Amino acid sequence: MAAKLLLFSDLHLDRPFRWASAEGRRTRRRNLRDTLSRIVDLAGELEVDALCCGGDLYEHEHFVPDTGDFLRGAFEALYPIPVLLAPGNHDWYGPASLYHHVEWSPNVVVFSDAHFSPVELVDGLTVWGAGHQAPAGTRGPFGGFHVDRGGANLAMFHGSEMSGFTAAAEQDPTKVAHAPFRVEEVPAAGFDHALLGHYHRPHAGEHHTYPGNPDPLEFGEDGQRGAVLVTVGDGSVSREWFTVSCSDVGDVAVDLSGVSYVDEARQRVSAALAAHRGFVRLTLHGEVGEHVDVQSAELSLEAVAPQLEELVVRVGAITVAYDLDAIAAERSVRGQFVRSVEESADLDEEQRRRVIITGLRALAGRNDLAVR
Ligand SMILES: [Mn+2]
Repeated sequence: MAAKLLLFSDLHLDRPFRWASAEGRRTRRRNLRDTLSRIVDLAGELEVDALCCGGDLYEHEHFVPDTGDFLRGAFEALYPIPVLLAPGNHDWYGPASLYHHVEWSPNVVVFSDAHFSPVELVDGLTVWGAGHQAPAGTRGPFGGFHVDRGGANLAMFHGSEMSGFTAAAEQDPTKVAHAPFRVEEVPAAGFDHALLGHYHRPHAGEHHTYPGNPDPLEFGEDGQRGAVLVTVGDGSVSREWFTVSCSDVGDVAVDLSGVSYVDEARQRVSAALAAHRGFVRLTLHGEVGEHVDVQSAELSLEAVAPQLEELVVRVGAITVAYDLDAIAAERSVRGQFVRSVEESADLDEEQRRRVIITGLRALAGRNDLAVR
């Protein structure tokens, strides 16, 4: 027996992308739909035995009815290839859910029950799926369960593998444990493997697979993620990741050290962004000249990268190259300020430096610089 499944999860159709402009939001949501179309096309090209979604296919709080029609059409196009859907915490199953209302084509199976339900895909391969029925508080699906048949048995659900939870929680502290379980529970219940969703970072464990979100949802995502071709043989499971992303999302850091006026900063940023398209988060750091304003309109999208769709500027560890000896010699308010702080016996050297820089910024009416 050899069977092929294409697994994806955490597409998050209809995510609001509130940080973006109205046009940017539309683009990003369209990209998510285009990514699903790529996944469906890939399933057809690979001639898989089933397309599987491990949850968070869409966001219950934000979906529009058109998304239901889109999904119905996309999955119907795969007929007769089965499409197995396990609702997660964002697309939990309930009377108001899109899963409940759409008139799916007969190849679509929604695992609406909280307990494992079997679907025999091919002779000797059963996929057992379970779904979330609420946005929070879902328990792990194992609870003493054991498969009741031979052949290969796969679990499929949206859940938090707890030995990996610490690392994932550091990555995103809002990821509280939905449907928590331990990886040992997978073989203990008689499963060969678990096909999962929830953690957005891809992971290939011995007994479980997280495919990772297939199209970017946040800036700074790394690692190869996408749709996973899971090949199940006699006693073996192998995986191959396919990139299906449609979005250009970049994360760029620019060191502005040595820049003494804003045009220099603009040119440095513009060069760093020249090869980028789509959506970019720009993080600025380094020691800049006293008058360089890193929140200047000279560093806006129009000025530095008009080819981009969206530029999010983040002020990182920016410091200012003050000539403190020269300022202390000034017959001015700030000269007196620097002299007073330097003479203060109550502060150590590092505290004096921070007080001086903070004070000079305030005296200059600046609020754009982090004092490190
Ligand atoms: Mn998710």
